[in-house]
Amino acid sequence: MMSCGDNVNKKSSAGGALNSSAAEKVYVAPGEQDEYYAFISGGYSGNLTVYGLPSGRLFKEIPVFSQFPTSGYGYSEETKPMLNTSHGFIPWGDSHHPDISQTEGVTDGRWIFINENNTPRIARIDLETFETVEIIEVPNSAGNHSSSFVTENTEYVVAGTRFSVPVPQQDISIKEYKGKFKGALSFIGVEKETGHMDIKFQLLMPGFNYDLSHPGRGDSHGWFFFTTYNTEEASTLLEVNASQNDKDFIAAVNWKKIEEYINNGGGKMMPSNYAHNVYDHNSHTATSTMKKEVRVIDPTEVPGAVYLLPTPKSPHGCDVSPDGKYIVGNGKLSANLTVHSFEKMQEAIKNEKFEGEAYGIPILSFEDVLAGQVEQAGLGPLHTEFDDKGNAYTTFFISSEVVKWKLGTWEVIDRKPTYYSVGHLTIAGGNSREPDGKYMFAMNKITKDRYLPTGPELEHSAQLYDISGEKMELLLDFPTHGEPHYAAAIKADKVAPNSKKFYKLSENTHPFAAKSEAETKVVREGNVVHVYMTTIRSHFSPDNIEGIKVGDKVYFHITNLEQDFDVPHGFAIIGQNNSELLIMPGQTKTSVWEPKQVGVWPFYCTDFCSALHQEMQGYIRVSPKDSDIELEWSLGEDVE
Ligand code: RUQ
Ligand code: CUA
Repeated sequence: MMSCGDNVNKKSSAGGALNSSAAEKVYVAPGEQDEYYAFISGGYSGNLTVYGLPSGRLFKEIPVFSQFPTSGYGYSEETKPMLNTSHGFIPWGDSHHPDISQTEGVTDGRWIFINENNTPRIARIDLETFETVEIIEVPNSAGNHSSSFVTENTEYVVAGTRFSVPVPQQDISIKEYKGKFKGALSFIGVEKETGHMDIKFQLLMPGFNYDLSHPGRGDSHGWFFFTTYNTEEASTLLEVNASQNDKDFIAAVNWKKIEEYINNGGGKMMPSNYAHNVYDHNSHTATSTMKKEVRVIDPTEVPGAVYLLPTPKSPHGCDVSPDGKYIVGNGKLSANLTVHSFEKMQEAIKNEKFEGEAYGIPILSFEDVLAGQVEQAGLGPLHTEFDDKGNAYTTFFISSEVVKWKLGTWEVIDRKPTYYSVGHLTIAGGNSREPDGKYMFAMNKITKDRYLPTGPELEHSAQLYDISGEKMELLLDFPTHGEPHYAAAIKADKVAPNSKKFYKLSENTHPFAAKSEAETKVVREGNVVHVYMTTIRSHFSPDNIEGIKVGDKVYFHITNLEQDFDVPHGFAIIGQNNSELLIMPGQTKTSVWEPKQVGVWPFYCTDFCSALHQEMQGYIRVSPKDSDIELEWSLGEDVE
């Protein structure tokens, strides 16, 4: 077993694993492309990073829940609404578990969803543009952690609360936790064609902590499974008080039953307040709408909708096998891994064999639903993924290893150390009927001596293993940004052919777009000035502006007239107290500038776009507040 900083073991094992064939397996020659995309969550960066596998090369950071000065996301006028919530503008998020949309149980490469843990939200990223196009806030939720996993046909993206809270929020004593606090499990409908999200219902569960979840598939399609801990319902010193019960639960939710109930008029609308933010690719602009109610369901009013499966002990990961037959609960404090059987669960439900109930929800008996246990597999299990050959792979945080075991026989086949303290792991198509058993990568919490030191702060480290054979083979270390929790991976050929190259100018409906240099202008409305500006290699139009005054609020609406792949232009002006803009071909973006000092101030393009990029600049004259200098603008002539 490995522990952090166990150098002796590390050297020998790395030496043994990394023979020359390992290097060949991850080598993607210059100019060649990777076989897989990996979308790795950024954790406290709030974003999502895109890597290639097997090379481990970083392609892009997609801003999702955090402002991103590299592109102006969350700074530009068009994208600020994306970060609007019921708590106001939130510039940061904690992103955890990306999951790719599916059709018939197989990843289809259309969208990727990711949850924000802190101020509960779910985002949808369009995989044609690799841009965040929608964010919905999740009300009645706190620590949105058992999220964001999709059902077989992306009927729903599901979000479960980690912390239970008073529902609706109210001013009561924390001591009233037991009974008064609720755990909301939210089923967010996804519109088939557009992907638009809308909360269909929230199931108001007992005040446990809901840690992770996964959908049923195949026979168990129509069900969703959530691990719980703190079934003790403690509100203080959880490290002790939430570790009392020998078993917590996996909650099994029959969402099809709940759909029927709703279709017959069930559930009630609860007043609520949550943001729904949508980005439009033609206007290149996001709008934020506040929603005022949400449908809530009391689980005790829908017979047959929810059952509790006893699961040792403070389980974290909740993973469903590709055939949908097994539900794996990774009990963090348990010696064994617990695997429940969907079939046995159905049988026990049919026979109405219950061991008791919690707040009116029937509890099945552990023995009745148990499929098997992987005994003494390791210490501190967190997450499990599956390959295409009937094997499962579980990460163990404390013993710092990945353990491969067989579904059905529950025997351990192989174990490999991770460097160090692994959290999640990913196999392409992990949450689907058809995982791809070529590579697995582990996302480690502690990096220590794996890379050159960079001061006290180190990037986390991912490790790529070849899992095509009986034994796992370590191939590669690569650094990851932020703190990756889950990652989703997909064959590149499901995504790359659809990737957009540029936005068509003819489809640009931005109200302040200038679609040619002839349309550029500067318009004053009181102390607000709108600059309709364009960029093309290698100038701005206009590039000389006079008649701006101290105290003005100047909106630079910049349209990039280029119609070719990979020719962005940037825009920055001295004293711009937000960020630059990076504008893609055919796109319009807006930055606000409020000049505070009289003078002649330059602006320039921030992206090295052509041989004459350094010539891509302009000047703005700012006069005193009471000046009567007239507004003038020009390109290629001297302002009179
Ligand atoms: S959780 S390991 Cu969101 Cu396991 Cu991170
Ligand atoms: Cu445009 Cu540099």
